[in-house]
Amino acid sequence: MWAMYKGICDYFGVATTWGMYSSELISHDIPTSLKAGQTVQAHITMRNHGVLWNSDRQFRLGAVGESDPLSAATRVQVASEVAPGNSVTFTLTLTAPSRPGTYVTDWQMVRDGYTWFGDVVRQFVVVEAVDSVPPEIAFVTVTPNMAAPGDSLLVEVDATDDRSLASVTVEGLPMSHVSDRIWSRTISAAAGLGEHPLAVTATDTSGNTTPASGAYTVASILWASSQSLNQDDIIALLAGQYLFSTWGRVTSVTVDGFALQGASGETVQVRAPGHTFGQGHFVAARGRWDGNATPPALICQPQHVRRLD
Ligand SMILES: [Ca+2]
Repeated sequence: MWAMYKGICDYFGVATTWGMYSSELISHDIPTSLKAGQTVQAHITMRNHGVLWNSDRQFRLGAVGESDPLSAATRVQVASEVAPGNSVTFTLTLTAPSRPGTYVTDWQMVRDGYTWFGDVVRQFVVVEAVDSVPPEIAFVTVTPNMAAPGDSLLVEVDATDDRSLASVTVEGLPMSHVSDRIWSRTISAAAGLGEHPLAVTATDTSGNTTPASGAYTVASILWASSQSLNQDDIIALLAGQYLFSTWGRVTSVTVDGFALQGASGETVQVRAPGHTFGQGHFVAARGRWDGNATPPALICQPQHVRRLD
C-alpha cells in the first residue's frame, strides 16, 4: 500500500507526507510521578504511516539509547501485524528506581538492523521517596471531659505528618480539619455511666497510621445548693464522680461567668464562657465542680446554663 501511495505522489509530483518508516504518537499514559520502587503498566499508542509492521521484520518499540531508567527491557514486541494507517498500543512495565529524583523515559519505533524512526515519546518522571514516617499526635482533648448521657462533646486532635495527613478519625468517624494542626468532631456522650475511651487514628497520604486515645466520663447529676457547693466536704469527695446542678439569682457578671445567689443567701461562682445573663436573672446551671479553682467554681458549657424566669 505504501508503494502505491508513493507511486501516486511521484506521478502527481508532490512529496509524500510520510516516509517508508513513519510512526505517529497517538497517546501515552506514562505517569509524571511515581513512588520509589513502584511498578506500573503504561501504554503507548503509535499509528503506522509507513510500511507494514510485524515482528518477523524486526519492528518494535525500543528504548531510546538502548537503555531506560524505568525498564530493564529495551524492546516491546509488535503483537500482531500493523497495517499502514492502523495503530498499535504497546504495554510497558515501568518500575521506579529506589533513589528519588527526576528521570527521563523515552521510547521510539525501531526496525532492528535498519533504523529508528518516527515520533519519540519522552516523559519526565519524578520519583518520590517512600514515606515511612507515621503521623504524630500531640494531644487528644474532649470538652467537656465529664458529661451527662447524650451531651455534646467536642473532640479535638492535634495531629501532624512529615508529608501530609489524609485523615483523622475518632471511633472510626471522620474528623474535620479545622486549622493547621487541629482536627475536630462533635460526638454524643454514651448512655452508660463511667469512663469511656475514644480511639483516635491519624493516617498519612502513604497509609501510615498512628493511634492515640482520649476519654470522657459519663456522670449522674446531683442537685446542690450554693451553700453546700461552697462548704460541704462531701462535695469535694464527689466532684470527680458527679456533675452538679444548682440555681439562684445572678448577682454579679464577668466575661467568663457570673455569681449565683441561692435561697440561703450564699453565692457560688459559675464559669460559663459565652453566657448572656445579666444581674437579677434567675438561672439554673449544671457542670463540673472545680474546688481547686480560685475562687472554686462550677464549670459549665454554655448550653447547660439556662434562665428559669
Ligand atoms: Ca508520613
